[in-house]
Amino acid sequence: EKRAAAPCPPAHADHPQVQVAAELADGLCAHQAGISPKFLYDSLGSTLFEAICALPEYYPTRTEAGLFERFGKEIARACGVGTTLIDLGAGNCAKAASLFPRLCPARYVAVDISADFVTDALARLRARFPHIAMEALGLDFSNSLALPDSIPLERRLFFYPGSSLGNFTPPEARAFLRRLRKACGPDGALLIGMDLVKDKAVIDAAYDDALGVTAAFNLNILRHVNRLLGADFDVRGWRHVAFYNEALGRVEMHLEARSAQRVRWPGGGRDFAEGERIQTENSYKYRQADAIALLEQSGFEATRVWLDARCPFAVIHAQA
Ligand code: AVI
Repeated sequence: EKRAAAPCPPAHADHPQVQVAAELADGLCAHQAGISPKFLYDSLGSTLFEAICALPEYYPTRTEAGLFERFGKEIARACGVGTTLIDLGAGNCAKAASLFPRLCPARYVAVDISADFVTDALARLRARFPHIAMEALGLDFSNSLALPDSIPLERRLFFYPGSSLGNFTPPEARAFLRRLRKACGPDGALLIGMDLVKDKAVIDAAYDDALGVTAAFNLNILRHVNRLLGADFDVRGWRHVAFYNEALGRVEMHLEARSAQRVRWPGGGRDFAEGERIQTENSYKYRQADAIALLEQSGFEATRVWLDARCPFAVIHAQA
């Protein structure tokens, strides 16, 4: 059942902006309305995510950083020095930069959908590590991993920290990992951070923090959609809802209409009833064995696992 007030525009043109608009309109018109989490990351969204990572409730960044710190030497031994480090969803590049002193990559490629944000971050990083060749790449890597020919195929180390894989459903994650394995080339590898199942109260607080930073991050997607689609979402008409769905093993993030909302965009629109939700993100939490199985079903061989047992989180090195 669709609830669009007018028909959705057909995806007729292959221009990227038209494709983005069609993808957004399709999601908004679906029976269970949704917006892909990749649209959380305009420049302001990336800044808000940076703030989330500094929150006391948001344990993944802190826990993963602790593992990098504690096991940095072993991680560097497993990965080898002098690699081409390709950072997927690099954001402010802080996670990769924390590994530079031990990992000593020959080259660093920072990939992010938010091109301006990552370009600025890289400019600051160049000054700190002038001996590492660096480039920023504005790319929606969830769609395509086609990297420019200038990036050598040999000794690629893909870096996918922060449990970002959890923002894909398991079938999407497998498909993405398979593409990633192909992009690894003949001797490539993956260094990945994956969040593990833990107490529901801890997870709930991480995605609904006391300061409301995650709420702002979630609501900001509507401003981004207004710009991309020419829509007229009233941000004040929506509230942030996030909870750990234990049965499905994932955090769900939604925006819930505070009252009836009418939303219009060129060629379409939809009326939302009070309490109706738009899903904006899933964040899967894995059992350790399932995390490894996901990698192996996608053709990777998990060679090392570093674990935080107190706040369960895994950093895994996997050979392509
Ligand atoms: C980027 N990603 C791994 C974050 C997560 O935890 O799923 C995004 C996020 N959403 C809400 N808070 C943080």
